Formats: sequence, structure tokens, C-alpha cells
Amino acid sequence: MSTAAEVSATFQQHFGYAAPLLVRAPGRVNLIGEHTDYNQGFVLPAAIDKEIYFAIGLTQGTDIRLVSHDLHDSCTIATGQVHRTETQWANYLLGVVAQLQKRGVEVPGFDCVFGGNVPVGAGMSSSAAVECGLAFALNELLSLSLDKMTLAHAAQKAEHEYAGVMCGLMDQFASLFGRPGSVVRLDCRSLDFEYYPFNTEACRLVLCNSGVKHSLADSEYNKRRQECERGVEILRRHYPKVQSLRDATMTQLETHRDELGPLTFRRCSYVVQENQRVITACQHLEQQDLAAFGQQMYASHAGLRDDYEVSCEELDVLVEAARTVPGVYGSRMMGGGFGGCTINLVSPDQVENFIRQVGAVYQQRFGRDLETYQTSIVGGVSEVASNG
Ligand code: GAF
Repeated sequence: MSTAAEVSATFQQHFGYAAPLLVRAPGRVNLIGEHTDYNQGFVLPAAIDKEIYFAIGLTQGTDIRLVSHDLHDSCTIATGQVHRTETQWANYLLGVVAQLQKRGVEVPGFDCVFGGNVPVGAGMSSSAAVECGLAFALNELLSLSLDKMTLAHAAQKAEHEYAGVMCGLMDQFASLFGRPGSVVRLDCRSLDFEYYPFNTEACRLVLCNSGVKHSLADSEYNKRRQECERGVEILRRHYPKVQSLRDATMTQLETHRDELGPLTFRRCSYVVQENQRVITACQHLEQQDLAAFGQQMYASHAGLRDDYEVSCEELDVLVEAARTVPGVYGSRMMGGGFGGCTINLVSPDQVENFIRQVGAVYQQRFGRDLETYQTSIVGGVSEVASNG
């Protein structure tokens, strides 16, 4: 856990000069639309006040010198020899450098210290924040004038190639395009997006961290993506216009249920329904009907648990516990799954009671304290301060 001031001070200490640039990059929540991004569907994320800070400056040398403030670790690599390393945290950064280099950017030596308060493995996209923060910082320092969507794609590719997770675009998009006080609906095919004001007078976003991090999460994530692709391959034999699950309907899935087989059918039907849920949920949000919005969240969780099979016992217990608390509109697991957080929409006057009641259930059931975060919605990646 580090503050921007601490990251900046460590830079001065470690490298002996003041960092020319300080950048903040937020993590994200996602209200609804899980595992829809890589199926070219819709998502509804927002950037939150859990952030990674970067102190960074270009050098005359040819080395990239990286320091993780939170892990008390460092890594140096020559700009001409950027590759995936054994040091996992460094890969998120080196992956971004490699993407810029692939686009023909000559990346000179630079010094960078980073650290922050996005809990790792909690489904709040700490890795996307790291990637997007560095992409933004290098874009500034090198005056590359790359637009934010290009930075998001470079960061996503870094995750594919240097972290081995075949993620969609949601997390990187949310970190870069967040707007204070608004959630944003992204169409992951056209890349059109629309902001929806999120009224914190009416409800608060509370995250409950299950504390579970399954080591299988990344490989299972990639497997889900392949299962979806397999579904599309089968559907296309009958409906050539189906390019992704975004284009599929439940009737098509039902018609070819036997050919799809039970597992692929379940995976695909979850995605098709989740996509529709995002559209419906946005209509409810426009009408400020939080109760109806919350019902879509519960349905999303049930699909993730039963059909997509990416939940776990702890997350299911948290959602069921939330359901019994007065003033809770909706609750669901958030992010890739296999651990991490639930996201809960709670009436402001019931937040304390919610935390107490769900915490008590969690303690009784699993024998450990529940970590919770009341989050607010902030703007996307930006400069904190510039000294030159
Ligand atoms: C992870 C991925 F990085 C996102 O792209 C998205 O697929 C999400 O899981 C599930 O909705 O956060």
C-alpha cells in the first residue's frame, strides 16, 4: 500500500533526483456485463478511487530501471532487450514497452517507481492500472500523441503477451476512460461508449473482498474464452453472420443444443443472456430504477455461478448474505472470478449495517474478517504533478 507522495519520495531516494512526472492510474469496478468484453458485447465499468501511482523520468542511458514500491523489489533491463521475465510484476510494465516498440516507438532508458492501493487479485484490475499508467506516462514523456483507445489496446496486448491472460478490453478501457461520478457503457465491438451518471445520493458501491485468489484463475479464464470461440464456430456452420456471441440468440443456441453439447451450451447461454442484461440494466439506470437494476445483478451472479462456473463458495455466500440485508439493491461477483470481490449496490443509510451483517456471516462461515471498500467513482488515468 503506497501513496503518491511515498512513491515520489522513493524515486528521489533511489535515483537521486526528483521524478519529472507523477501519474495516477485507477482500478475499476464493473456494475454488470462480465465475460462479455471478449465476446464483443457490452460492459458497464467505472474507474474507482483505488489507484496505482508512478514516478517516472527519461534518462540518457539505455536501461529501464523499475522499482516496485509495494513489493520492495527492483528490476533492470536494457531497452534493446525487452522480454518476458521471471519477475511477474515487471512483466506488466515491460509488456507495455514491448507494445510501443512493436509500434515503432524508440523507447529510451527510463526510471520508474510505482505502487498504490489497488488490492492485488481482488478483481479490481490492478494489472490494467499498472499497464495503463505506464502507457500514459510514456505517451506523455515521449510526446507520442497516441489517443487513449490506442493506449488501451497496447495495454491489453501487453496483458496477452506478457501476462498470458487473453483478456478483453474492459479493464484497460475503464482505467483510461473513467469519468468522475459516472459509469460507462462500452460496446466492445464498435468501441462506442456512453457515460451514465451514477447517483451516490441514492446508492453506494460497496465491495466485499472474499480474500480468495485461485491460482487456476488465469488458465480457467483463457479456457472460458476458448469455449465461447468453440460455440461461435459451431453456430457459424448454421448462421454465417454470427461473428461472435454478441450476434447469437437463445433460440439459435436452443436449436443446436445437442451439437453444442451441455458445457458449451451453458457457457454460450450465459454470455448471450448477460449481454442482454447489460442493455436492460442500462435502461433501468436511466429510469433510476435501482431495484430493477439490482435484479439484473443477482441474475448475472446466478449465471456466473451456474452456467459460466467462475464463482466460488465464498463469493456465493457473500451474495446470499447481501440479499438478506435491508437496503441492498443488488449484489454479484465482479471481474474474472474464482475469488476477488462482490460488488454491492447499497442504500447510503444502510451501508454500515450492510458491512456489519455481511461481515458477521462471513466470519461465522469462514472464520475470518471480511475486508470491505466503499468506493467512489473517479476520472481515468491522469498526471498528478509535473516538475519539468
Ligand atoms: C478480467 C478481464 F481482464 C476483463 O477483460 C474481463 O473479461 C473480466 O475479467 C470479466 O468480465 O477482468
